[in-house]
Amino acid sequence: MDTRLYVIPGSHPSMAARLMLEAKGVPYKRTDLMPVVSKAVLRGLRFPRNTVPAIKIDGRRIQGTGEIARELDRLRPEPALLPADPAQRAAVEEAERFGDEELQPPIRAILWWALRKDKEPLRSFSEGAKLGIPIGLALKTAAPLVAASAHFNEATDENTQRSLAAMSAMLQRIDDWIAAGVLGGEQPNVADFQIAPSLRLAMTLDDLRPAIESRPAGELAMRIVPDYPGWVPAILPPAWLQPLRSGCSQAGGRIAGTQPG
Ligand SMILES: N[C@@H](CCC(=O)N[C@@H](CS)C(=O)NCC(=O)O)C(=O)O
Repeated sequence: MDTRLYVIPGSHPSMAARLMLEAKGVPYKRTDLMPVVSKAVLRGLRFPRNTVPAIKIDGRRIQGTGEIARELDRLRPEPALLPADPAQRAAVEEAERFGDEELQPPIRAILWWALRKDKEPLRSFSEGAKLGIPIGLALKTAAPLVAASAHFNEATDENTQRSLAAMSAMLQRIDDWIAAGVLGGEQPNVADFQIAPSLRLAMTLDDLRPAIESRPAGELAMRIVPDYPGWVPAILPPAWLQPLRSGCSQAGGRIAGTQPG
């Protein structure tokens, strides 16, 4: 299989695709792209959409973590990313959908809000990446890319605050799935690979890590993704972190032990 994976350094779904390829034992080459520039590159390569992860396998173009997972299961059935049992599969696919649609975006918003305030941590996310230009130069010219990424990812004050307020309920939902055996099995499934990189990306922020690392969700993230490049020193306004630290939901009520809708 001639396989090339296109990623953005630090991107959580890109990490999910890397982990799934590795779990399947599929050798691949990786191309690291700069955010925003990636959109034009992917279009130039005739991918149907403009986001990473994107993969070329034997000349075919597949994009998005969900499609990549299903293509890998088709090409190499073992170890299976999706359970064969219909009820188990439905539960895993619901957790996968949550990871893809509900968990990924707020973590992006929080990260880009922080990077817009201070671009220096970008250096740490590029560890091990080959961007085609020296990282020092990339950082010097990063301001427009960071501004555009903050814009695309709705990293406004309001949305970032809303994202932080939603985190506690999302972490509880993940803990509940672990307790129910949907996540965290001996052999990681597609939802483990979808959710753990988002948690690990969140844990690169000193502001968020303490609220995640000691709970089952944090332990799962560390097991599935022991190494994740990037480090963002504390930068978020403490008042915005209050709901996360006290375990309160968006509306401000206690959510511990409840299943959010
Ligand atoms: N939900 C999609 C997310 C794809 C996505 O939005 N990827 C981001 C990176 S995390 C991207 O390519 N953004 C374009 C950019 O940053 O310029 C998936 O899981 O594949």
